[in-house]
Amino acid sequence: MRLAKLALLGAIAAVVAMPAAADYKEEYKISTVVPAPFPWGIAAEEWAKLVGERTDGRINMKVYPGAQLVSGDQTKEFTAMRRGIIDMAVGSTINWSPQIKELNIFSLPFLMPDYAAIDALTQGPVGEQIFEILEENGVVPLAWAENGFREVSNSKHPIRTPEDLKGLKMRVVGSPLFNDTFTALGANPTQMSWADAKPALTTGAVDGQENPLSVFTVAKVYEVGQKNLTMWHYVADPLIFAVNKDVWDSFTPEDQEIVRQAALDAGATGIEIARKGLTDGDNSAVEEVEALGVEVVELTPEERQAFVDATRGVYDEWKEKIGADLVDQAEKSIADR
Ligand code: X2X
Repeated sequence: MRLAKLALLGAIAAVVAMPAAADYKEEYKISTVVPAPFPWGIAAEEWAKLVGERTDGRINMKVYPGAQLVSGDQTKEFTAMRRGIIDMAVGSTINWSPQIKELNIFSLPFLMPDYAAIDALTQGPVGEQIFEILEENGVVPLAWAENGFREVSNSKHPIRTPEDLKGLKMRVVGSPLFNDTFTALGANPTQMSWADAKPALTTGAVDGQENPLSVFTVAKVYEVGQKNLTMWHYVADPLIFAVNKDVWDSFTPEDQEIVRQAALDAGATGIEIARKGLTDGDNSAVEEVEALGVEVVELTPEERQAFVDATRGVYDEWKEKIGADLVDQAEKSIADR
């Protein structure tokens, strides 16, 4: 009796000693657009796994892909996370750019010529400022990962010049910047979520799309008539790991550190996977696509320049909208990379 009472008191003391952990939710929902085995989905799964291991299961995170927590409407993900409808996200800068105009910087046509340029932004002063802006908007950003350089595909013919895009119906997503870019190139852009993209390509409601090679391959976009792919690297979308502010504040400082470090580690893994077969002289991701019967066009510097020239007006206009100072900083970071 006495012993049982002592044991009970001991148990109560143990619970009282970790009040914050006792407040934790049974599950924290992470939103993504695509699941594993896309690099994006793998990065989110890795984050959840590392946090589970490093907190001995105190923090249980689960990935909800397909933007299902916002009924597939990926451009509402940021708002839902800010409001606490979703706890966390690994989200594309494109999908959050309708709410956070500065995120359009990564969608400025032909700003970033290579991977070192992406890193110069995310790992430099531009990335820091963007994280501050996100924080002011009610979410806590923790780390970067990568969807990738977005290459353009279509079902009609190879694209080598801006003229080749004339009249093509193109699926795009994000802010109106994408409409402006494709309109400047003479194409016919239509905003559509990822959930609707493949059906639209299948029926021919649209002729083409733009996405990183990993998305093109894993989603088997080549199976729905997309036999022409141009490696123009016109924009790239990094991914951001972020947590709703109230959820973040509910974690103990120790657990916050674990969640942050796990995001950094998962982000590094995600970037490595996203760049596989596309960097360091390894062209295997492109060869893989060619082996699937896709005609891949690599642009010469002169051919690329024609696209740069055709979209320069859009760049200048959006530079002002995004904030000329931030874009100046981005241009400087890239020049110094
Ligand atoms: O919808 C897309 O194109 C995708 C999957 O790349 C994004 O979520 C930005």
